[in-house]
Amino acid sequence: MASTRPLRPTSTATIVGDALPTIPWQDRPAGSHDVVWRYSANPIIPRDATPTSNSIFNSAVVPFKGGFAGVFRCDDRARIMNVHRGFSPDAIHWTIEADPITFINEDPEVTTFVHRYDPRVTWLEDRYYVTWCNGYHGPTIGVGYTHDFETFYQLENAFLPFNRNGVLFPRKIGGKYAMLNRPSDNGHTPFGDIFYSESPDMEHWGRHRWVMGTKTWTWQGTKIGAGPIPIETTEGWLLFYHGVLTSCNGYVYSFGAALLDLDQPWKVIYRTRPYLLSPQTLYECVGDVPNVAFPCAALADAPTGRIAIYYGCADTVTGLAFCQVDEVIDFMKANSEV
Ligand code: BMA
Repeated sequence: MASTRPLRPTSTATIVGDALPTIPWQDRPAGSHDVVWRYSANPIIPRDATPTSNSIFNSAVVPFKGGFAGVFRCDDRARIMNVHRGFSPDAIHWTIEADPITFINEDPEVTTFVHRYDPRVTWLEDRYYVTWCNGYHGPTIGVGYTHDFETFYQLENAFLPFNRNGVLFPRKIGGKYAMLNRPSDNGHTPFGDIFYSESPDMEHWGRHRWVMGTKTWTWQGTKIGAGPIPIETTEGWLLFYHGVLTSCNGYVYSFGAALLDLDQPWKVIYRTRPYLLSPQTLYECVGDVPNVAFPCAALADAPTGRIAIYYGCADTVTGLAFCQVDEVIDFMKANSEV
């Protein structure tokens, strides 16, 4: 579908990356002023897309072999949280494997399964890296990789427990692998700031830097966490991230965006004061955990600036939303509170 909205008049693309002409897309609905708008046929993945799934949400997708592949969080009907691979020709209609991914490591301690959830996936150098929240005496960041979405290898956990929302940058920064992460507790964590850590080898992580924290009495007042793999732009790393408000009725998960310095990503250039998307539709407000919009992946098309965001809805189903990179950056500039 052709976009009716003109791009900001620039001679070069804002997104530093590849063309993805097959990116899913739908124009902003007539009359909407939203910077991020929902796909009209949401949710794109129902809770029962595999024979034993209770819910499928907080999942990650990437372009793969002319189509798309993904790693999906599937909670089964025993309510075990695990990750499954899936494939799609159009990034909207997905076939998700019934069995979870098996990870390989010669040390069984590394692959000990407690639970795996909230995956992120990025192409980095020569392979697809997967990070997830890995149960190992509490939640921490699991790291693995695959070349082909057939065989998956698991590496050492990046951190000691407790940590969640480990999100790799899609290239080395200053010669090091780089990861955003969010130190947490063993439960539902009523606090949480985003940190930056780097590694020479994808195993030893250090030089931790604080990136940003909460904003009291706002949509991001209780805790925040990195969402999709950051998108490189000419103005900085575009990071979508979730923020949590504690209401009388419990947590409310919305998401906004920040622009991080390209060379020192712990330096925040802009950050949305209002949210970009909050749980407002039935499938975001009603489910196993009500009022949750939790982004874990984004596809981007550099020539057009189109971005498609994948987000978990009410810890039950998966939704898709769209935005234009230049509009997000303009909105951040006009509505920023770092
Ligand atoms: C967070 C994570 C997410 C979940 C969210 C809302 O702590 O566990 O997986 O979507 O809570 O329940």
